[in-house]
Amino acid sequence: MIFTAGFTALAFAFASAASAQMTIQVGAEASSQGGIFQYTPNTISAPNGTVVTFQFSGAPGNHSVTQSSFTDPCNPLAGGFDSGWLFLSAAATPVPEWNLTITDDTKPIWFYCKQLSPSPHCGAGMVGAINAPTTGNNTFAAFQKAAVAFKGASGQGVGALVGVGASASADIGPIPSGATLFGTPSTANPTATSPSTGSGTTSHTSGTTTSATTTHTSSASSLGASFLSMAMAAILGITFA
Ligand SMILES: [Cu+2]
Repeated sequence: MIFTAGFTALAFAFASAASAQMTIQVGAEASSQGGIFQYTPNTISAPNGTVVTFQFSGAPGNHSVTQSSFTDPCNPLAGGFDSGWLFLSAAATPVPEWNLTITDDTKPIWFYCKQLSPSPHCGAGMVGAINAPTTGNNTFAAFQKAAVAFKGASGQGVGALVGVGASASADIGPIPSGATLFGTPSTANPTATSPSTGSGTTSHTSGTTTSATTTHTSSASSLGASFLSMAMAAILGITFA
């Protein structure tokens, strides 16, 4: 927690010193233009040192930010970065964030969402790019077109915090009530941070003023159990966007 706060302060310092901070929203609402399965914006230009803050605000949702390549948009890049999955049962505050610092702006950085449920998000066009060429063959538009054309399940491999051309120094955080983080690089195990042991369940009953908590604490045990099964189902890829 102290580390997360420190990192946030560091990101803030960067933002104050120069315009070296950019924000990308991960996922959206069903009613949003473009639907649930998108990063907003989905392509940015970011010089070295820029902290790209991915805000997991799309709710309900279950998304990742996973590095891939232009030629294989829906599979993890060897040595690539990965945020792990962040599951949101409903809109929650504070919004979970993942800070990625650009370390090599000479090459494009491509990424996708590896969630498969209810259908592969990558194939729905949930991909993004940093420093993609704006002309020629390897544009973001061409990358997204290739993702939509991708057949089969997108790659589920867990990457690392440090990727190719960009790196993070911490997992997604904070994890508010109603949210569950799992399959992170630090756990390297898609089920290591399950709701039964993870912060999702702990903060779930901690009693803040978010709407998600209000709903769930009204009948703690039964709703808690249903949340648990929903979250577990999400982990198994059975349900949820
Ligand atoms: Cu997604």
